[in-house]
Amino acid sequence: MNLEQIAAKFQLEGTVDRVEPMGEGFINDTFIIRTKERETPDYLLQRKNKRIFHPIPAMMENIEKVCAHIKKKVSEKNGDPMREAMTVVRAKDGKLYFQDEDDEFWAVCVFISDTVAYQSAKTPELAFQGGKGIGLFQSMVSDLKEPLTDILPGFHNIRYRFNQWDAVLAKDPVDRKAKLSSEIAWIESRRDNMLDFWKLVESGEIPTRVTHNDTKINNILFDLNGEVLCVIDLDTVLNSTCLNDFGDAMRSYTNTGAEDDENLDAVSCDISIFEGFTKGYLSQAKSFLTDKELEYLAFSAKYITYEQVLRFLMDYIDGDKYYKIKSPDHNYQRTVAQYKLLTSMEEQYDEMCRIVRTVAAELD
Ligand code: GN1
Ligand code: MG
Repeated sequence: MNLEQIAAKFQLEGTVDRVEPMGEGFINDTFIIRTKERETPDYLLQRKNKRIFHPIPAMMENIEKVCAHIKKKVSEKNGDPMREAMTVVRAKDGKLYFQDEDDEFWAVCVFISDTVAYQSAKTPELAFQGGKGIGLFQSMVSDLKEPLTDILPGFHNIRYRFNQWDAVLAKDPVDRKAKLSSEIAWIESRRDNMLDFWKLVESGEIPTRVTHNDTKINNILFDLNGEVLCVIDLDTVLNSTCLNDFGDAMRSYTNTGAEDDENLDAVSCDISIFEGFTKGYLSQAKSFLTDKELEYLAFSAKYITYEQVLRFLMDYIDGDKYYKIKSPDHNYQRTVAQYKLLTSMEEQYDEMCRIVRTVAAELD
């Protein structure tokens, strides 16, 4: 079945002109469906990665619940629910996905035009907007009553990641472990510190809420005036600590280099971006965060960056099974670049904590 035939399985308005590859996701394959008529929208078509998300039908139910809930909130505030929320387009049989003859799962949503997605935050103002967007997203879904299915058990749970890590290291399937003793020590030397944080989540001292869990800057659409419009890529919505959203955003926003930068001198944590994002985020989230969550906000940046170092290195040792790679050592390159970012965060950690305290106090 070709892409045009797959697109034709969905309830699209207008006539399909062409279907083209789009985006840089590491997990799903994404295409844009261009329609011929000016008045009909274009659409995003995705082949969802069933190795990672399962079951996909439950994931699509999660996404639909969150989208419907956000649309309601946007409408109540007289916003535009077609632009400020994602719209899932059903297949012609009414399902939220189409399953092809190879058992691949496809899903479609409306493409929101006249928007910008950034790969990095160059200014504190843009970071402020991003922070506001994530804070607003969390506050809008905070009263979602319908349960979400956990289609990614243990996603940002470091105890679960250590179990995977220990198993992969024990197996060492492509004999890479021997050459990686210093990199493995990066992980091991911080294991207890990270587990101590996670214990607070396990005990409920840090609560879990509906969260996004993949808050990279390119998962937010900005309008042409630089204001946040819509949070996208909802595959990972689940119940987790909202610190994970803050931390994952900081991992991408503050990085002065690329996630996989070959030039390590280019990689560092820009504290002014951290401050901008924190101000935007707390302008929305301060009212619902507990003192414990505030206390660990800065730590979450280190936590998620550490987790990402672990996940990239683990995938490298495992023979590159999870992330799409562009070169044989791509996961290694990602590991080293993210580790550089982690150490930069560690050097500036006291300042990060001070910023959180100051910004929170100003909002009291
Ligand atoms: C993946 O799908 P994408 O590229 O937005 C990954 C994130 C990682 C990220 C690394 C489901 O996100 O957790 O942080 O790559 N998503 C999943 O850039 O594993
Ligand atoms: Mg994405």
